Amino acid sequence: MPEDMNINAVRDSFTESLAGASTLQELDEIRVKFTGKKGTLTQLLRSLGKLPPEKRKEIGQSLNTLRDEIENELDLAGRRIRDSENEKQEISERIDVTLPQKGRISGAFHPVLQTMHELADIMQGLGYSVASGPEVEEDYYNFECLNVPPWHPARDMQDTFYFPDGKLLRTHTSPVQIRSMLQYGAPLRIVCPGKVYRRDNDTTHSPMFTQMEGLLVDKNVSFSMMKGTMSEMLNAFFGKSLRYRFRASYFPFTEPSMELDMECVECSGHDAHCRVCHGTGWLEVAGMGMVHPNVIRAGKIDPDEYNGFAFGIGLDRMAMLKYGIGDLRLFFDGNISYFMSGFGGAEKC
Ligand code: 2U9
Repeated sequence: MPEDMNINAVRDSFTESLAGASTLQELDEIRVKFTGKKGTLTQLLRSLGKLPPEKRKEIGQSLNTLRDEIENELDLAGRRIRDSENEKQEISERIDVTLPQKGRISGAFHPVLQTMHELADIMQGLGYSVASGPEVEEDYYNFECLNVPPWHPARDMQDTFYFPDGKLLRTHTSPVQIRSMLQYGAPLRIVCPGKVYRRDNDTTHSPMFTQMEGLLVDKNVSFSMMKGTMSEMLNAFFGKSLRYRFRASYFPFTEPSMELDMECVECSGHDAHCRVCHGTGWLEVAGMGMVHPNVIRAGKIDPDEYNGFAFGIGLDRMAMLKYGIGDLRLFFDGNISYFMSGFGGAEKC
């Protein structure tokens, strides 16, 4: 039957065209060619009227079936092409969020914070943990537990910032050590870096400054352990072996107490006009001592069984010495150009 042959030829031609199509535009062209107004299939449907009535129904049904098939196949092929195009686009636009950023990295740690991290890292290497606590403290933890007598000038309104409710801004990080003794007991090895506040404001003092205190409590702790720990910490921080001297001093919370002088990192004592040590060859860097039994007791640890040493070190001063910064005020004002151009000596300030 010629009509049947025609239908089969149209189907074969459609299948062949579809196999060669890879874009939505090509699919559209195929749609026009077969089912468009002047399409092959449309023409065949139009010519149905010329067929003898007994053939019209059968051929008509075959043509309709073929049209449904063609539309179906075109839809499926369209969906396949769209899916693969979407996938290609997705792959080409995919962002790898793990790639390092392009361009210049801006921002840096403040030199004092850098100093804090370095010293805390060194002490962690010696087995110490880092502890922190509130900056708004109670008189009890800031003074009373630390054996600071009621008449001590530090307790004066002239020296400490008090709140109307009797609380205060901590004047040292020592209350963190008291709280840690109460929380963890003995043995204990901690460093407590943080901001502290005193009523001081001149060229070499700021009302807010940063310090790191350390506390070791154990059995049979000796004075030489403390001296060794301090020199290890400072040698590691300055990256060289320095000379130290210990001078007798007084703090209410330690007995005996010492102050630590370190060989001048700028001139090693060889420059009579050194801008850092002023020709003395020595720099005062820390205070320390064996923890007073009253303070051990305030931490609910038995001073007959345990003893310990503690130290305090000013981090602003450490940062100035390590990075050659000559003016404390540069740490707090907004001029960052000095730091961005590389730290310099006092003459640059
Ligand atoms: C507890 C017991 C003892 C901490 C200590 C110092 C000596 C000291 C200053 C150094 C420079 C403060 O930042 S600075 O001005 N600190 O001289 N600090 S002993 O003694 C403690 C602390 C806590 C429970």
